[in-house]
Amino acid sequence: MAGTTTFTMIKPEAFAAGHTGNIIAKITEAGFHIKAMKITRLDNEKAGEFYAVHKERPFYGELVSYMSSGPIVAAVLEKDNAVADFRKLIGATDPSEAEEGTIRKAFAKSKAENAVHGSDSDENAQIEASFFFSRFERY
Ligand code: FUP
Repeated sequence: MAGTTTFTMIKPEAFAAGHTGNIIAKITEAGFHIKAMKITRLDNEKAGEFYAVHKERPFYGELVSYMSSGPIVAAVLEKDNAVADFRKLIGATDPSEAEEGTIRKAFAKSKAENAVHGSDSDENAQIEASFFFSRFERY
């Protein structure tokens, strides 16, 4: 059975552009409940650790420096079928390929600066949520 938890980040360019409130509205309107949320900032080392699965990819260096370039909003979300439904809501990695109505279509600037993160599996959702939040910070 699909899990009920996913993890998201509002990425530096979307936070800096003031899209946080509108992105959160889209998330809650789609039926997700916010279980944990904070404004924080990744340093280079933490961003590298978070994206370690992409270490061998050509865009890794840029991704790490971008994700540590400014504040982000990290959040744990709950809904039935959370991972798949949230990835549908955010749309394709590249906003030029994202469907109308998705968060990335509305707010992402490019494939690299694509407004939001969404976990790609139930297992990673738990790992990523725990990366940012202790169990005492999840309600
Ligand atoms: P997604 O699951 O849609 O966030 O996309 P991926 O896990 O494939 O990629 C993680 C992040 O790496 C993306 F959000 C943006 C960045 N990326 C690039 O900068 N260039 C690429 O070609 C692919 C991904």
